[in-house]
Amino acid sequence: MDGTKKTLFSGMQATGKLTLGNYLGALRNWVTLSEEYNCFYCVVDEHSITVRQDPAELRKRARALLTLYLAAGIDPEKNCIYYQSHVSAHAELAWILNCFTYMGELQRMTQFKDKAAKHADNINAGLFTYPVLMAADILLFQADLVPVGIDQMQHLEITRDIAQRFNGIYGDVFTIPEAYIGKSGAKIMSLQEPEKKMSKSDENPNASIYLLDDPDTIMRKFKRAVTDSEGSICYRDEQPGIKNLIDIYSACTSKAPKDVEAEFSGRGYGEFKEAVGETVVSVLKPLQDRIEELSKDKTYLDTVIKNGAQRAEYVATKTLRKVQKKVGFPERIR
Ligand code: ATP
Ligand code: LTN
Repeated sequence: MDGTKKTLFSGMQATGKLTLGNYLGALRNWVTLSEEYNCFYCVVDEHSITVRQDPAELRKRARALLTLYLAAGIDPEKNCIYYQSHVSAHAELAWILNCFTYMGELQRMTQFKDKAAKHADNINAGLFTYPVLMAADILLFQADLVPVGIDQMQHLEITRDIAQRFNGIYGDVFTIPEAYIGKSGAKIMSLQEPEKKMSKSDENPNASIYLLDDPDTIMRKFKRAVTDSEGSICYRDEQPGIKNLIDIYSACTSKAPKDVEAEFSGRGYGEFKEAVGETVVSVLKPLQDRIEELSKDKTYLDTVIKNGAQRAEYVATKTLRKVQKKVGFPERIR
């Protein structure tokens, strides 16, 4: 890795099928940023088990997610791609940071409140301390920048608070990270209820475009996308369905929403939906081809997994040892 570059950390959970929202709102930015920063892109499988998972399914999804990072264009030679569970320092630092985090702070987290309401039969302690593990992820790598969606801002703020609290007691141990929120594609909405964000945990499959959807499915979902009875292609809040389609088209073509309005002015919704569908197909096709190609190359994937774990472990352990010393754990005898 290049020593002159700043450090970036981010992660995604291996739960559910990834959507166009995850790609346009997160993964695509990761690829761009990977040219500029030393990046650690983690598959956060430890976070995934805060909600009950089928073991075989989780393993499969974790590998598919790691493959997707590569297929999207992140170079594993210049950056580090790995599984959280392969680096034990995550859980070890999380334990220590648990002792520097207040119950009251965690009780305020909206993601905890939402997930607790959704999984009322399994409100486990891991779900409650989820943000502390996330803080450990970021602080272990002394990350300067953390690209996340707006929904994760609260977790980033608690990470900064924990880091500042720790530094206040023990000196400058942790770098205080900044959030990075991408501009285009920041919030892709549901195709069926355009007031809600497109989400991989949505029960209606027509609401989301999945990254592995075939062209016919994509075209069909866009044809069925909920719009309005205005009949004009205008970028405004009063027409959330059309606004979302313009956002998607704009994120896929890098054209400004105003130019998209002009391009389709006077044309019908049917024609516009078809154009959006075709653009999305053309963006996803190369990604899908690359996923298929990579999935066949077990040896290559295994090498990336092994090297990624080693590299991440080296950097993470350095921070962990420093923290252990600061809090007063006895020195190791060699
Ligand atoms: P879930 O629906 O299960 O909560 P999710 O689809 O929101 O999951 P996450 O794993 O929480 O996905 O998020 C992965 C990344 O993708 C995050 O950085 C998040 O902000 C981003 N992201 C998720 N959904 C969208 C969306 N609809 N538009 C833009 N970015 C999104
Ligand atoms: N909570 C995040 C996933 C996540 C993460 C991280 C993101 C876990 N650890 C560290 C950035 C940095 C989510 O649900 N999107």
